[in-house]
Amino acid sequence: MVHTCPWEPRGRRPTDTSRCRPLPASALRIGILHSRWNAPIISALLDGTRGALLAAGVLPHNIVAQSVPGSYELPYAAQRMYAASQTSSSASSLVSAATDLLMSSGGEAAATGDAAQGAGQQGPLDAIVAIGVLIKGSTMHFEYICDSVSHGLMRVQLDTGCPVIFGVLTCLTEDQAYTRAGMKGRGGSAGEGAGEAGLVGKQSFQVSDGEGGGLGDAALTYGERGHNHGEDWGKAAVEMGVKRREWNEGRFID
Ligand code: RBF
Repeated sequence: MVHTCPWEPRGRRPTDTSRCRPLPASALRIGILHSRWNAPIISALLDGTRGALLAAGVLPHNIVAQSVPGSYELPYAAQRMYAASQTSSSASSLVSAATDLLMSSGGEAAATGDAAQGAGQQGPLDAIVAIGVLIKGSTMHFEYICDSVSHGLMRVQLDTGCPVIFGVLTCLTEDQAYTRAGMKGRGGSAGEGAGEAGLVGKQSFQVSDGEGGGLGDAALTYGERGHNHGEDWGKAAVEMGVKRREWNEGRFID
């Protein structure tokens, strides 16, 4: 572990090590955006993302999720979601400032203050995960949408400074999407390479109920189901959210 604290002279051990510890994930506020096309696959990816965020220590009430019709809408939604989080944080600062004033003048404002606290972390989102599943059809839509969405999401993160995690699967077939959502072998399809994995005939996969876990038939092992990339996106959101905050404060901790 390399700890580089800008306020300590080169070569000297930090005197206050707590200032050099990485920010805990419990301090983060993460946005999840997802499209509604290919819903069962989206549902598995969402579970993977949410599971990874919670496992890293992000608090449930600090995860804000919104849906949009299709992947094409993701860049616009990411940009507006981030803007809204900035507005709500300044609105909540106004509420707490007003609360402080009322409290100091003897008013009964404690309940308002508690409500603001209970609403979760205040402040702009630390990272946004944009989740979509694009599957190539017979027209040029796939190419146009993939291109716009990837460029659009990149633009949003560079324009806003809020990391946007690219959680968009761009697949040539539905089977490729199942494999990348950890659902290989689901439905009427044996999935990529299912023959080698001995999966043919074991296709009673169930879609998650949205509560996390329970992604499929217990007969299938983790490796046989493919890999749920949502888990990687959740971890990436935590890492980038923490780094963004640290970098904003001129700290470089790894
Ligand atoms: N949205 C997706 O998220 N995944 C898709 O695979 C997908 N395929 C589409 C194919 C066609 C022919 C069209 C017209 C739209 C598709 N969309 C898909 C929806 C698109 O992202 C967007 O929501 C709509 O075009 C409305 O702006």
